[in-house]
Amino acid sequence: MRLLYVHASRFSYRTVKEAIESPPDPPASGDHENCLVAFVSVEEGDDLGVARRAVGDMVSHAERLGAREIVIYPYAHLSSELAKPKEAHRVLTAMEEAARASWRGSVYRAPFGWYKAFELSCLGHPLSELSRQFGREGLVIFQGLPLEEAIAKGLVEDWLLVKDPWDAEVKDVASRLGAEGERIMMLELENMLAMATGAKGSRSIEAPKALYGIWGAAGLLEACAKAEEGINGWGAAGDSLIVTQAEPSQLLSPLSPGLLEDAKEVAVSTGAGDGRALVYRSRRGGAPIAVEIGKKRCVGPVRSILLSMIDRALREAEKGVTPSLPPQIMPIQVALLPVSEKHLAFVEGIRRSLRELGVRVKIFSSGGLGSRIRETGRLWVPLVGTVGDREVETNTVSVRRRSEPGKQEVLKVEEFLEEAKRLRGSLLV
Ligand code: A3S
Repeated sequence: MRLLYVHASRFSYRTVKEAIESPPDPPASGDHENCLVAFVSVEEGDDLGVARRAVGDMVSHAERLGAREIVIYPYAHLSSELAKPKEAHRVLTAMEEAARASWRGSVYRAPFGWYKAFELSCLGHPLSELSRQFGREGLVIFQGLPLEEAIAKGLVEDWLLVKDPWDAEVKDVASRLGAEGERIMMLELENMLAMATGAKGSRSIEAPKALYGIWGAAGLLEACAKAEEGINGWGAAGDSLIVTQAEPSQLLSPLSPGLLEDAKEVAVSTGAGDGRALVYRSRRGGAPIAVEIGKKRCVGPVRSILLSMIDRALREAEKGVTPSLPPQIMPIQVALLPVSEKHLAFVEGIRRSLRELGVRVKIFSSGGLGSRIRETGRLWVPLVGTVGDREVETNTVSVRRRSEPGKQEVLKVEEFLEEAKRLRGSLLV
C-alpha cells in the first residue's frame, strides 16, 4: 500500500465522472478544514493486516499534526501494482472503520471509482507532506499458494502444523539438566558451530516470528535473510542462527548422527525470496534446524538442534539404547562418588585435577550410593567414578560409562584423567 499524506488548511472535492463500471460508492462532494488528507493506492496483496498498520500510522500522524479530520482518498496513481477495484474498495472501507474506531476526530472516505476534481491548500509546515509504504510482511507462499490457503487446502502435512514439537519427555530431560545445565549445552553447541563455520562475533537480530512447523520455516527463512556472519541471537543462549557456507548436514550429522534421518526438506517462499528449511521431525511435530534462502545458509536455531538431539536420543531409548548426548556438550561430564565421608579428600584431589583439565566435574556426596548412581543416570552423566577404601589404597577409580551400561572397570587415577580429557573439545573440528 502506498500513501501520500497532506496536512491541509482546506480540502474540497467533488465527483465528476464514473471511472469504473458502476462504482461501489455514490457520487458525492466534500469540504474539509484542518484535515489530514491520505491519498491511498491499495496494492496487489494488501490485506487487512496492512490496512491496520497503515491506519495506525495515519491516526498517530493526524494526532501529531493536531488535525481535526482525516480524509481517506482513493488514489490510483501512487503505484504500478494496484489491487483490483473490488479488493481495493474492501481494504479502504476497512481502513475507514478502523480509523473511526481508533481516533476521536472525524473520519471521511471520498467515493471510490470516480474521477474527481479537488482543491487542496497544503499548510506547508515540515510535516505537512509525507509519503508512506506498507508491504505485506510475512507473505508466505507454499506450493504456489499463500500459506493460509495451502493449509486450508490440506497441502501442508499435519506434523508441520504442530505449534510445539517437544513432548513432555523432551522438556523433562532439558529441565532435569537444569537451566544452568541447558545454558552450558547451548553455549557449547553455539561455540562448536561458530568455530566450525569460522564465524566471528555475535549480533542481535529480531526474533523470528515463529520457530516451529511450517510457520517456523517461514519465520526462520526471513530471519536468515537478515542474518550476518557469526552468531545471530535474539534471546538467551541457543536462541540463535549461525550463517554457514557449509552444507548444514556436514555440521549437524557429527553432532547427532541420526538427526538427519528424521529431517525433511521443506520449500517455502517468503517476502525475502524462495527458500528451503531442513525440518527435524520430532516424535510430535517439526522443528526447523537449518534454513537456506537465496545464497544465504543458516544452521539453527541452536535450541532446536539441542532439543532435536534430546528427542532423537529418547527415540533411541524406545529401542532399548541408553539415551545420551555427546559428552562434549554435557553440563556434567564426570561424576565423582565417594563411598563415604572419609573418601572425600581423595575424591577432591581428582576433582581438582579434572577441573585443571577443563573437564566439567561434580562430586555427588549426599544420600546412599545407589540413589547417587541413579541420579547420575537421570542426568545422563557420561563418566561416573566411584571411590571407596580399595580405590584409595590402590590409587584407582571404579568407572561406569554411560555408553557401556552395566559394565564397571577399575582404572588407575592417571588413566581415568586421560579418559576424562577426551570428553572435552568440539565435535566439529
Ligand atoms: O482507478 C479509478 C478510480 O478507482 C479507484 N481505484 C483505486 N483507489 C485506490 N487503490 C486502488 N488500487 C484503486 N483502484 C481503483 C480510485 O477512486 C480511482 N480514482 N483520484 C481518482 C481520479 O483518478 C482516482 O484515483
